[in-house]
Amino acid sequence: MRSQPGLGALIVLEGAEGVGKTTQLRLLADRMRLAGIPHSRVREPGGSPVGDDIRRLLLDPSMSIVPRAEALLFMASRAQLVDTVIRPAIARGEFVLADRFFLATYAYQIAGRGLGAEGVVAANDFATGGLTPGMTLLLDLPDGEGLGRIAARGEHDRIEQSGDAFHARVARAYRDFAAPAWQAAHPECGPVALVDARGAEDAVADRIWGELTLRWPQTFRLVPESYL
Ligand code: Z5A
Repeated sequence: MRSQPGLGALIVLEGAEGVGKTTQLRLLADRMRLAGIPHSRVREPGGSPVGDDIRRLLLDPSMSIVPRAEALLFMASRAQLVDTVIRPAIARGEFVLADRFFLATYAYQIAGRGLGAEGVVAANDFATGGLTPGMTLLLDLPDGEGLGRIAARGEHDRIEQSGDAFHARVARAYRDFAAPAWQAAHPECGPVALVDARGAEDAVADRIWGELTLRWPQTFRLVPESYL
């Protein structure tokens, strides 16, 4: 797998809890490896030693964190990740596959917690230095199905414990992000493709690959033979 400077971009998987982002990130990385496409994987919050410590703080159910502090902690983790991992990887010509990015802040901190968009967008711009995803794949499931998938986990982190009304606002926000009018008004989020996350894992992975082929036809046309 050879990197080509100029080829790389940030690809983000997004969606409400339990829609299958982590599963699909793994399947996509497998397929890209078989197709010889250079890539690396990160998750938010986290993905760097500093970010992993911030993640522990953010998800710890015993912590009481006010919404602005919560948003700024996500931004601190993102700034560290962008500068130390994502930008260097893109400069090497890799596709960086991210489990969540700024769209999650829109869903959880702006729609969910009710923070003003203007301040959060400015903070994100400061954190990322203006880095925008080349594409976000927004996994979509009918209401409640994702939470049903993760219900069996037993333990719930601080954000998962935020209540039904909070999660309903988050789910509604994710639906809005797929609308062309929303995307046109929010260029800082980059292009967003809605992906039906129902059905078998491989069927969802095929839909994701299809979207990437539309976005980068030269790179993603090489479907790994084992998937034909
Ligand atoms: N957050 C925020 O508030 N603001 C921000 O700016 C950012 C994040 C960046 C991170 O938690 C939390 O931070 C998250 C948003 C917030 N909070 N919440 N709540 P995380 O990283 O620990 O968790 P998550 O991002 O919410 O992901 P998740 O709950 O682990 O779900 P997932 O990654 O989308 O799904 P999964 O782990 O791949 O799959 C879930 C289960 O479904 C699992 O048992 C799979 O085997 C199963 N699965 C997967 N695909 C299928 C299909 N196709 N059929 C059936 N079952 C399936």
